[in-house]
Amino acid sequence: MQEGKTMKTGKIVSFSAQGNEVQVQYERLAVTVRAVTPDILNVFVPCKDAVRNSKAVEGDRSVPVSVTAEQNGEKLLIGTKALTLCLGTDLYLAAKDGKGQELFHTYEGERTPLPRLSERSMKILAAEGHDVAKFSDLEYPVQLVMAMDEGDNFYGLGDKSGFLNKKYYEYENWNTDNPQAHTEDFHALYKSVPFLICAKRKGVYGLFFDNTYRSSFNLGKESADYFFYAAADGNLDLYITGGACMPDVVKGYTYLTGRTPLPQLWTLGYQQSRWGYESADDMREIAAAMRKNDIPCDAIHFDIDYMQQFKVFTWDEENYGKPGELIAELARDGFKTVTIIDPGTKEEEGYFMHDEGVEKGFFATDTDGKVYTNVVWPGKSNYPDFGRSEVRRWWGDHHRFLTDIGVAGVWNDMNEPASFEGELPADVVFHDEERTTDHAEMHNVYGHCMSRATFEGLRAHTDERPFIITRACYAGTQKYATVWTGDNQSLWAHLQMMIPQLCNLGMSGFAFAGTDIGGFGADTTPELLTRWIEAACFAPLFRNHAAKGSKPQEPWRFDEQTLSIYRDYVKLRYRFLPYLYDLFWQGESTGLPVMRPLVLHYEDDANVHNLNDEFLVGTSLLVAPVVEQGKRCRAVYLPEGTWYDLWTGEAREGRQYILKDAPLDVCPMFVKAGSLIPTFEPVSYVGEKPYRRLELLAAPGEASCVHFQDNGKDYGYREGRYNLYRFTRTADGRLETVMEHENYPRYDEISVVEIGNGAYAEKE
Ligand code: MIG
Repeated sequence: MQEGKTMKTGKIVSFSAQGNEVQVQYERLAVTVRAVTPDILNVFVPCKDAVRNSKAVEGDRSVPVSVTAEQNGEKLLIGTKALTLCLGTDLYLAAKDGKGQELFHTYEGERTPLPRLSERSMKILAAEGHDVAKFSDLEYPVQLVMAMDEGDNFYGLGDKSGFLNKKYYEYENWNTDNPQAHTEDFHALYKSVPFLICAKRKGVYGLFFDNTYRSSFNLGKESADYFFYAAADGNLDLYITGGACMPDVVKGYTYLTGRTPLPQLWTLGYQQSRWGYESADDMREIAAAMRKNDIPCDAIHFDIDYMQQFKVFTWDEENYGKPGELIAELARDGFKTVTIIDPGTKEEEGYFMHDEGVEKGFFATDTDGKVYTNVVWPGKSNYPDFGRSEVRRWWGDHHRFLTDIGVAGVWNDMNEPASFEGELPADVVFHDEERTTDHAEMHNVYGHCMSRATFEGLRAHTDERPFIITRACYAGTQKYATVWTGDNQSLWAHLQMMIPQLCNLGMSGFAFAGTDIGGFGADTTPELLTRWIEAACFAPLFRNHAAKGSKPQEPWRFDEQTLSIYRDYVKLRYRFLPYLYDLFWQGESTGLPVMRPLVLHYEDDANVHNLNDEFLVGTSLLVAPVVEQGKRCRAVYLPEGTWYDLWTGEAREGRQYILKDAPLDVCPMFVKAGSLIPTFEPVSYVGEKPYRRLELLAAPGEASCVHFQDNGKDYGYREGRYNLYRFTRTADGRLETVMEHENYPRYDEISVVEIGNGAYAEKE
């Protein structure tokens, strides 16, 4: 197919409709348009072959939909009641929503590529050490170029660096472990989620390009007239998700690719980590200091040093004692243990993982069939072929070693996959189940398949809901794992970036995500750590982690003030645990994230389209952290409605900027009028004592909320073992409680506390 604009498919020759599907015969190929739901249309163009092997969409998600198809000259109109697609020559595509508003149409001009470097300039630049190997999408055979309107804004894309609104930037989908400081000109990070939300002046839609090969989004960087998607290989397998508002688009996308399941309650607690705890004594010291300093904490993470020579599913007894003993000791103090597992398996004869993997043919090979070798932490290592279910089962089964010794969660790292001796060649042989394929196709789903193996292993060996954190992933991995954003640094720019990064991950299905609090690389300062714990107080994954060689950043490594503010915010987090847990529970059926950009709920308000330093937690709480060094006051934009200052109880009218004093111990937070937020008394760790009292934080106005209560651990709730309370607060301040479902011991006491009564008073 040709370079330049959208693919040259020729004219439409004929079409036939059956059920949800319309087959459209073009001169050069056949295109299938299928309604998954009335709000989701799939356009499948078999550029490579007719095989559809989605990793993101499992099973057939379609429901019966009445689809109409009607020819109009050279065009074909295919529609449901909510979305109409118009197809024309050379894959002209246009869509309208249920109100008849145009959502998009393909760009009909030629692309106007930016000037490219001459050979001579490249040499000069390379000589000075510049990276001139810029990826080139011009030759990418799979392309879709859309006309761009001035009013278009872009969100989603999973985990990219930079700002909330992706307009005018370009990105690449190729899972990448780059140790440099992630800045807004980075094209790729560890995750590939080719899902774009386009918010128009009127209307909003999502485009999900389900293709695992290297691909790119150019969102108006090349030209303000158009934006485009291009893939190096594979098919154009495009899902258009429509709806009346942005939450509908997120709901549709997560309906398709799956939703973040309800996690165990303790996983929402505080977690402490460092690549640099090198012995059982280090672990004990951390655990003891947590309790001594009265910092609530639920988990300690074991980085690669706990293994013998970085060999997965082994334990270094010399430095960490008998496997199980230390874990049990920590557990007696209320700490869960989370261990890291990397995919790279040490190439060493006599090591069971190596011998089994080789014997069963479970490692990726080069094209001659020889096991492929690269280098990661254990030295020479091999890569399990996770695209095959037997390999995933084998890997998952080995997790029994971890669950038997009491490990409560698994942290998957280096699964881009990372390699120290250059990237794996494109032709390294991998499988997609029985089908033989290559690294080029499986690279972006390597972390996805590994997370799935881990999930299924833990699911088989334990009764609890699996807790897995992964660095690399693809669209849909949210069904299996939590994510963190990899190696950030102790930089103010990275604290700032945390907000848009987690918000866009949330809008891309990843409700459970976090950054390394305090920053992984580089050295944190007391002020940076303080502002980070404040800003991350409601980040879904709440973990402080740092790199070997960096300044220790547990909260007690600094002064009294840092420790005390840190403690206050960790305790605030523990207070709000039931609110967060409710949001996760709701998210299981809506796909909506916990941490949300304001644009998700106020898309018509232009003031929030580029708002990078505020976010919502659910719909009731607005957080506007200070993310600049030295700042003690900040402008806060409040959207429509009345908002109550969490600390002072003062009412502020929305649709305006206000100034809020923010001394070092204050993270500005506002509660929307007519909110009821469930809270608990803080504890040292989840499970320290049963939660018998629920306190509802109320902001004036009639309010109602639904609150979910279960054992916080297993799948009993899916069999009905839970309570669902509907709380309503009447205009005269009475609380009415209706049990919408009751099959779990109720709280002993439920009370209401009015905002501004001093419960959350400022310290100073
Ligand atoms: O770069 O296992 O992102 O969290 O501590 C070294 C050691 C490999 C990268 C992870 C980081 C982890 C570290 N790993």
